[in-house]
Amino acid sequence: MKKSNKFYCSLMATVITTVLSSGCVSECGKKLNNKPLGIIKASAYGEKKLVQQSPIKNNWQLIWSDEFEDINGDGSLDSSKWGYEVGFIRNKESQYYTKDRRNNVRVEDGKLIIEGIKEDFTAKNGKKSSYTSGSINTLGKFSFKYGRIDVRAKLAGGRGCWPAIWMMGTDRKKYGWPKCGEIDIMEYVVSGKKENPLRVHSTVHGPNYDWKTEKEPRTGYLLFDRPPTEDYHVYSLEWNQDSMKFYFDGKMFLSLKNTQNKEWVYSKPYYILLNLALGGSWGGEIVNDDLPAKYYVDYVRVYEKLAK
Ligand SMILES: [Ca+2]
Repeated sequence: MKKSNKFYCSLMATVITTVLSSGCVSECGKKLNNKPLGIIKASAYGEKKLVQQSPIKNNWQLIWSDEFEDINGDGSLDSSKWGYEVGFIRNKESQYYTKDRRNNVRVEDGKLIIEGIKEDFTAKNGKKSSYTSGSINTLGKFSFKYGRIDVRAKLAGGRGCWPAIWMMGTDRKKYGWPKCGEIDIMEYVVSGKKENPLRVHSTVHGPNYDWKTEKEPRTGYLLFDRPPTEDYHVYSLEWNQDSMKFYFDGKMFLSLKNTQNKEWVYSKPYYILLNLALGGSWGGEIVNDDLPAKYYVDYVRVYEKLAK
């Protein structure tokens, strides 16, 4: 969740371009003007792979999911699955993350909605903020090591918005960041420095792969022909002891191979986070006219691979 300009210069210097087909699996949802979102370019560090169809149909068993049905009848989250981050958390972001406040986090029409709002807010502890939003996670409720996670989401596209689907090692409190490890399945930044609203990113961070040392950056992005905010898309990670593979609508665009060294911190349980940040070190300048902004998630599904 942290980036630097140097990082992007380095990224662009080593860019590998792959032209992808613009086909769309059924999960894409409705197509605008009968034209699916087109992928102009896929760029990835690490091991380069051509896009291929997802093997989701075969040998995978669902072990955890939230379809965001309103099981409580009041728009609240399923508290057996999700908890909240509260307050100002990281990256000098502008939003105060509220807890169990429907304005910012609610379940509606089978979707999770995280809403970033410009407002004068005073928390119960007296802290004041000009912006509120939501960040939820499964820490202490669900984690997994290896498998596949699919998240179907429609991204918030306001300038300054920074929606994300990501995971951190459950030992974060013990070891801190980046030793705990971080897997960013999807990050989307509209107005950050050198950012492009036509890109989504996938990145891993760890002791050897963090944005500060950049010893071995591990990241990739997709460049689209229009912003990926108009419709739902499926962002996926397929993860085993050998590799992590990142997919967009069932098409792989980034594959990272286990380096087998002690800095590979992706062989332990991780928990899931969904949030909508506003501003901060990467989110960039917030344009108030673009708020409120809504980040929709249709489902989160986690699978484990069955033995053949
Ligand atoms: Ca749903």
